[in-house]
Amino acid sequence: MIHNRMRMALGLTTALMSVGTLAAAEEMPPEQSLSGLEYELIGRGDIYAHGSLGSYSQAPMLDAMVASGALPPVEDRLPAEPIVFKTGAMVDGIGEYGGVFRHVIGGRPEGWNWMAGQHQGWGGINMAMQECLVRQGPRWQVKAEDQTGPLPNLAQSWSWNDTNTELTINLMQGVKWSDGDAFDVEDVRFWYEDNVQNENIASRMAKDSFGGGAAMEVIDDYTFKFVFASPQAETIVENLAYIQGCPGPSHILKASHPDYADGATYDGYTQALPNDVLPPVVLGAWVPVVHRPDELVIMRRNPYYFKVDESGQQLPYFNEMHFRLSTWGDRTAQAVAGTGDFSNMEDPGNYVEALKQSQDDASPVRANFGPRVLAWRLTLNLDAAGAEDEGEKALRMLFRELDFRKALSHALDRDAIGQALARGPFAYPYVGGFATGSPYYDAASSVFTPYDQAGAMALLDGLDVTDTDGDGVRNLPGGGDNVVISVEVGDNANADRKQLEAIASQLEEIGIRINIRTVDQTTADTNFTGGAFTAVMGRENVILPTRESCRSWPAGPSCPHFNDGGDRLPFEEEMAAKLAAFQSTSDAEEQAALARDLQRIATENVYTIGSVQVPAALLVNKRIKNAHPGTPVFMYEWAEDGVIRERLWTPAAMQEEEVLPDTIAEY
Ligand code: BQZ
Ligand code: CA
Repeated sequence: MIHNRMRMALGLTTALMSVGTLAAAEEMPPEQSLSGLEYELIGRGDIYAHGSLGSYSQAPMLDAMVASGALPPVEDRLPAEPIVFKTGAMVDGIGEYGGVFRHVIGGRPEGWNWMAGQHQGWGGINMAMQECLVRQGPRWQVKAEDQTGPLPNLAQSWSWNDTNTELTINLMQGVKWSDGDAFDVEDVRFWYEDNVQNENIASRMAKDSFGGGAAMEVIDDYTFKFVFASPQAETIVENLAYIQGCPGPSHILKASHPDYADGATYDGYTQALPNDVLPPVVLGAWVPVVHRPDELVIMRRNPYYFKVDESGQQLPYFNEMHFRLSTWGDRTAQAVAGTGDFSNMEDPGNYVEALKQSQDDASPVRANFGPRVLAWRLTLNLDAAGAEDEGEKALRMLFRELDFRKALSHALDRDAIGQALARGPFAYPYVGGFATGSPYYDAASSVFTPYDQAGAMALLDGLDVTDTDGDGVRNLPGGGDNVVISVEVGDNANADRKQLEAIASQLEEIGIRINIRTVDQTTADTNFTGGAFTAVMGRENVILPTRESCRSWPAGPSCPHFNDGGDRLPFEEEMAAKLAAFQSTSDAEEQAALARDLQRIATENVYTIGSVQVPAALLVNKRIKNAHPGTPVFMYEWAEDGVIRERLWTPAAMQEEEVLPDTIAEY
């Protein structure tokens, strides 16, 4: 039972939400929002802007290194026009240097070569190291009339030709890598031409997915342009934000890249920066200097970081950042206990307890729920032609039948799944497409497949998927093998597994068997993005059609990952056209209409089998200054980007002891 005090905290005013299990045929049930986030919206230039200030200063710990000549003076380490963070958008104002920011994460650094698709453990460590051409996270606070596109970052400005077929981008001038090497257009060219457009490299932006495969032309050291075959719009620039548009150090990576190093292999390239060789060269605010496997990553400030506050102090304020290598559930537990500084609450199983504790005045954190942005789905591989054997091919041929996907969706009792996840008002049905927290979500365009076992079984009978050998499991048409679907699920998130267990028992009731295959999360991610799976159960953030598009949409020839052979179903062609149209318009009304079409096509075709979706709450330790209380766990990007960690700080008296004081990465 939710205590009254908690009820207020959740913004609950009516009885717990109950979803009619026999809701009207295809309409979504009423949704109860738990979002209590309050925040004023500001202009896009009010958060930060590029510009040069009269003078600059640095963290005192660097003074001795400059005095000894080990480091150039701060003026020589900053670009001509650094990014200047505006004091007006800092809820606690200009910060003080020093101390440690303590993250806890459930992932593990796979390797430092993010250009080849390696991650560094998620949970904010990727974003602490990587800087991207443009930035999306802070847009949560930008007022609607200023939502004209992504915020600038390494790309300082950009412009279109009059037919919108050429996008000219001006890079920041004078940014340096953490080893002092110049960041310039060659890093961007190497990223786009030798990684994204090289189909042998699993970069985070899929080949030919950027505007249908734009060509890149270098103009000078800091200027280049993309040339498109058809007119585009500002929206497409969003693809150049994290995780897709983040250049790597070409001066380091070329030595391992097959196009530049004799005898180099693609596998060797992917493994070129192993997680036990430190420090990697980065553009981010902090540099990994220690990695104790399964225990801890320690990062130290990057003395070349290209951002300052309005008093000219080079950012970040924190000298050190920790990533304790634990579990996602422990991240919330440690935030609530005060031993960790940050958590996205995302396992509804611990929501009530965490909320109860965080309501206490003495609690080290406060919790504010946002909209429902965490959605789980069962994704079936529709690439039958790509199946490695006849059995798998027969299964995927069945997955390509709409009635089969509809049968699975009608077999799900999403109320029961939601309650199995967490008692209380958190869960709401998810039928694929955009989560309800997306600005592009439209309930009326979402075709609901309500719980209906009889209907599910009738659909299977209609497909001649019946139990021909009487062992309780339906067989493939024509008396084929039993329908046994092996579903991969990552091992580090309770919510994924709990739902799959509930789904497996519900599908068993209509005669479809699920074989749960638990794999480590990195393997699950790699198999998914490589299209190497039969079915996957996992969480997806389908909020913007321009973010990690290949995970959910036919955004390019080898997209989506769950139909990457290009053998598209008719509705997918229609979806691809809508998606291209969405990216090539800046007209908000037109975009909303296209998003509604995408939502209708995705849900009426049961593109993926949605399970449930829940809101999330951001927990930040109260000692951390400048963490805006309205920051959502996810909107344009995860909170690790949206909370803008480079401007967070802690007063000297409350700073945690640095483990490696007065040090920086040494190359
Ligand atoms: C947030 C996020 C920051 C990836 C990851 C992880 C990977 C997926 C997803 C989330 C983690 C946290 O999510 O769960 O709260 O901190 O890192 O990157 O689930 O396995 O592949 O898409 O973002
Ligand atoms: Ca059978």
